[in-house]
Amino acid sequence: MANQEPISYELDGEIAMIGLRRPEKRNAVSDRVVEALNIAIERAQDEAKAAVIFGEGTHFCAGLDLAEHMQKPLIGAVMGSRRWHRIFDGIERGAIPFAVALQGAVVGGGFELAAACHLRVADETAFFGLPEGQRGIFVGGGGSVRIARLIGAQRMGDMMLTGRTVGPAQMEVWGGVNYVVPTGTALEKAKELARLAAQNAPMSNYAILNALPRIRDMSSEDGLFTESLMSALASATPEANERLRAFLEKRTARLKAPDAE
Ligand code: 1HE
Repeated sequence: MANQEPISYELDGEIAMIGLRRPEKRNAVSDRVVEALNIAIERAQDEAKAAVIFGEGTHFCAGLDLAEHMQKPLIGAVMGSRRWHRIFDGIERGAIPFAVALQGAVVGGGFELAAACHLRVADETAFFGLPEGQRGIFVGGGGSVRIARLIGAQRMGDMMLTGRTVGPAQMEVWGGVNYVVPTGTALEKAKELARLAAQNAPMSNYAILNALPRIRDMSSEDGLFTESLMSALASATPEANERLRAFLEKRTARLKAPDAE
């Protein structure tokens, strides 16, 4: 098991399936894992229209590989954190949407990885934790930016100060996950969502992934201006033209009210 690739990759139609494959260590993220993840992410951006990240076994991810981390000199820890930032940024601000399927532990760096994805699905076994305080360290995979913005710095601080774990229902209320599904069905749901997102025009998806979070960080005035430019750019594509025409010619399905939630 130790010598097999720690990340699995499979193209299922237009969807790249990327698995954390180190269940004997609860998918803890070592340097080897993060580099293999990077290769899989880049490959997915080249050949897929959306991707799903999932963890093999009963836990999504136990976070940073603490055994490896212990051996690192100070500069190695800083560079390692910066490397995670670049790789996770490749997910969050790339060209294709990423869904993530969560079960069991979604802890530390595992939660940070999930926070870099765009569609988060948790099953009923999922629990979220940020035990960095207990381990004498701090988040280093972008959590202080992404998780703090998702659930609020105050809730994140509470999790880090107390070491409490949070269940999926509470995390949904807090905005950390978008979907909670029955045990064992998160992967199926994440794939369904990825397939839906893959049907959008690529330029629309690019704008959703890249313009939306940047606009959030701008002043209202700059945000509205950037929105107009992005909107004009997306509208100018032949694909937009065809999709608008298809609607007007009644060749596309109409929106419907949601099923009971
Ligand atoms: C690990 C890791 C790890 C498990 N690094 N080896 N993350 C944490 O502080 C979470 C630490 N892990 C846990 O709390 C538990 O392992 C779990 C709740 C996730 C799962 O419990 P359990 O009982 O199913 O498994 P286990 O027996 O604890 O672990 C199985 C093996 O995985 C064991 O190794 P073994 O050689 O004794 O079999 C564990 O040592 C190993 N293992 N988690 C290394 N994290 C970029 S900064 C981000 C900072 C962080 O992520 S901090 C949070 C770190």
